[in-house]
Amino acid sequence: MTRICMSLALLGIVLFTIGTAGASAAAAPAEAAAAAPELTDPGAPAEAIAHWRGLRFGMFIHWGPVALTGHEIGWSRGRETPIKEYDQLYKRFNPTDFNADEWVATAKAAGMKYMVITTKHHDGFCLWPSDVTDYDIGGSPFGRDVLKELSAACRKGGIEFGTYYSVCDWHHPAFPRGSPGGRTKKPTADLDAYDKYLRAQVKELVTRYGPLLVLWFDVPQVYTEDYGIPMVRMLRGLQPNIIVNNRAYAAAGRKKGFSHQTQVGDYTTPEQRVGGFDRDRPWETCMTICRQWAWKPNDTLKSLEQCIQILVRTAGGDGNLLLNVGPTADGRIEKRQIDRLKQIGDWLGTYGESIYGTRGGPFKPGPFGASTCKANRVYLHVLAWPGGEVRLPPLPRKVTAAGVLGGGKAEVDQTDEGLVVHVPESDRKDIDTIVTLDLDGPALAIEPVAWSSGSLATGAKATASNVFAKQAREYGPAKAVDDDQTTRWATDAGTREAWMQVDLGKPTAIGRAVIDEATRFGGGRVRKFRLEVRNGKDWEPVLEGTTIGRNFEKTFGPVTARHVRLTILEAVEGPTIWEFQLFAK
Ligand code: H79
Repeated sequence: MTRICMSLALLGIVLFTIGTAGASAAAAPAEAAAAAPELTDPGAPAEAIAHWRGLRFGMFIHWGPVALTGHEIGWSRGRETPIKEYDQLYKRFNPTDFNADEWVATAKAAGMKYMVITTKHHDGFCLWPSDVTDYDIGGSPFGRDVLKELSAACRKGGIEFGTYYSVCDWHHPAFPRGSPGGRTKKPTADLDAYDKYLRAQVKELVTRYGPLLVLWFDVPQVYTEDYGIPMVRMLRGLQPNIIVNNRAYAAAGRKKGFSHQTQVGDYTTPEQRVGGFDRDRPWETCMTICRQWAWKPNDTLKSLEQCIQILVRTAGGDGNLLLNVGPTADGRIEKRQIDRLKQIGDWLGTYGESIYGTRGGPFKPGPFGASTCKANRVYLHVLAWPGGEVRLPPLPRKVTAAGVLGGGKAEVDQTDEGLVVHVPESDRKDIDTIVTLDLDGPALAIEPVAWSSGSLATGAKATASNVFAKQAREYGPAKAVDDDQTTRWATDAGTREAWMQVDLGKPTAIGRAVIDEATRFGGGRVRKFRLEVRNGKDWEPVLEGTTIGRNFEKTFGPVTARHVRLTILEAVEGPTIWEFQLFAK
């Protein structure tokens, strides 16, 4: 297996501290670091992180006695399920169909290279027989050591094994916060005692089931870095090449404890969304294949197209994807989920070279799709063909050959203005057409370039009738004209009418609009809208419509105008717009 040996890992630490990229340095200020070295986290060796990054795609598993209820793990304690009842579920937890080899086979069939399982979620239940609590699998009728069986099956099957461990524990009397949702305070709070408990448990995880690929911590709440950094250092002492995410402790100076973007630990963890392009700081998106983390009957399953798009946009942003399944109380992964995972694996079987071991870029993700690269080759993942072609900014390297992965013809026009890529419709693939661009030099050396829509409204001065919570910097109308598909103009909850307008600077001929409305689970909020241009004091409509949705596109006029307004006349909830674009034709 590809695991690096101990001495190499130690060498990695030395190399790291004398100056590799700041990827894993803890956020402690320099003076504090000098005064109290135990308060800095040296981070994982660069080789270990590079190895983890190359795996690209892993399986997240959320499982426990909560599966008996079909409600959300941790969060439903004291909400959907009374605390007393929730805490007794484990006495009925008997997943006799659990077969570690089958789970590993499912992960392998999906093309996944690693697995991370909830060894203990916020509800405090432990999936392994821990020496320091009886609230564990040993106290269930099942009695088997799930982690032992799963870690052994992973090793046998060539899947790397990692453990999720929730720092907050709303069940343990010493952890200061309790259910529901970690909002209550416990009279028995004793963070020092809890720290001992946590340390004993993570030590069990590493020493019994390791070496672990990763320790995936979550929701530290009041567990601050004065506890967390020494704890992480202890882990790194036990296993020098272990990778630790950014949720092991509340970073200094953060009122709310942590955010998914917190720059501590080895990597950042955008949750339930694809992270933004970032090659400097390692990251991993965690996302559910349905909606709930834990098993829920008839939960809405993501389509194959959604799954592939998520994987491609993640790899294209230079991130990993940890896709979650929630097994049932019988110990099985639902058949429909296994089928979907197999479909993903079949796709990867054909196109895996464009994902595994690649880096994101050089084109940052855009509406066309995303790009990955390896050696002298760029994999252009085309997920949409607006206008029948892909227009990209210029590359400082010559494209010497182009093709379509899996067969097909690609035509590339390369000029100083950029690249135009054509693939005949008959050669395009259902979900993702992967155009290979072979360059006359290494692709990774190219400074990442942002895709540009060519919209006449890009960067224009924008104003709006309403901005969500008055947070103009995050949700202002400028976010709809910034060519960044991950930011949006949002309005307050309950807004039924709103407008945003752009000043194009000078009278400009326009004849086509593209409006990308944010939708949740498929539906938009707008029911009636108008596109208007200013003529003196009046606004004249050039386009009228009902719903907008994702990537609405329509030609009109053309007209010449300087001020253009999107007027939403009717919405079922506060409308929100990813992008508002105008073109001459
Ligand atoms: O384990 C999964 C989540 O339970 C955990 N992190 C992932 C990996 C997590 N803990 N806190 N959060 C995520 C952020 C809070 C999310 C919430 Fe909700 C949104 C809490 C209440 C609304 C999700 C939806 C949980 C309950 C309902």
